[in-house]
Amino acid sequence: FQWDFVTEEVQGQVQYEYAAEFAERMAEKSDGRVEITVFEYGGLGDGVDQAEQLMDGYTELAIVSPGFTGTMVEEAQLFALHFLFPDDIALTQQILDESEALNVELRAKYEEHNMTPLAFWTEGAMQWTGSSPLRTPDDFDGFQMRIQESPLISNSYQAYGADPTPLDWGELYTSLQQGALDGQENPIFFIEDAGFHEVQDHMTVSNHNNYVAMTVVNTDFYNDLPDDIREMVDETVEEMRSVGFEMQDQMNEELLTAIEEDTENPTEVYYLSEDERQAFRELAIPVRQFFIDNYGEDSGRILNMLEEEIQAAQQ
Ligand code: 6CS
Repeated sequence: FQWDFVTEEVQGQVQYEYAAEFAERMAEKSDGRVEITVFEYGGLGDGVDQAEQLMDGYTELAIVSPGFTGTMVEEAQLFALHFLFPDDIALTQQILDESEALNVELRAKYEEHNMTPLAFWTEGAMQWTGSSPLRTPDDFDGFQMRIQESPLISNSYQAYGADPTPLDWGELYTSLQQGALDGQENPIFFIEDAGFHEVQDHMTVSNHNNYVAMTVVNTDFYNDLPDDIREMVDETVEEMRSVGFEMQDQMNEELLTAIEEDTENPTEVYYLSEDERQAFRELAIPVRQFFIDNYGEDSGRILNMLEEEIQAAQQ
């Protein structure tokens, strides 16, 4: 078996390292019968193109960010809702692992598009960077915010008064450097590794959302696998839950220090207080109803189910 595993990141970053480890484990388990080639981001188009290639069966496996499938699976835009998951990242991962709303209901929505998400996992809490400080919703007034191509991400930033622009991350460094855009959101490891802190003077530790990635297979490909091989895939997905969690945890911690200690490219790191976060939360909550009213026939059902699961997990 020869499969392609496409990621949205480059070597050294979480998605790529996850896929490389996945490939190694599959080769080992199958005594070399399964050979997986891992692709860095860049060669196969942007995030949306990559999701479409998987859907059409040109590739077998991929790490997909729901932000790039917003127009295909409207319900999956729920990941664009701010302050939805708990601040405790390990608890968030537990919810992602166990949620029926995601692993049964949302998975079925993806399968209508021939994509099967086998796991939802966090790449870390997201933070803001900006050419100006971002501490209150007023700071977002007219702010040119780079976003991934999901309409609900746009609505989430419009709720703060920002002016969001979808852009592929490959073009983001230059856009920030040239001042065409004012800021962006990402987990810390990605901000550092992509060098965004080099061209941004401010970073706000806002923890306003979690970056969720999905391990996805083409549905026909997966269903047609011999049982023993499919079981190896499932087993590897299970093993990778804790491995992936550790990878992001370590990289986010190490690279926060790297940003704070980079004297060549100083970035002011500001930690939002709970009161300051509350001002954003109040503007973010109504976006949930907007999502239910505007995106996908099952969005209300799936979001309500997930919110109940989150509440139960927090008790
Ligand atoms: O901001 C982005 O578009 C990129 N961020 C991460 C954490 N992974 C890949 C994604 O394309």
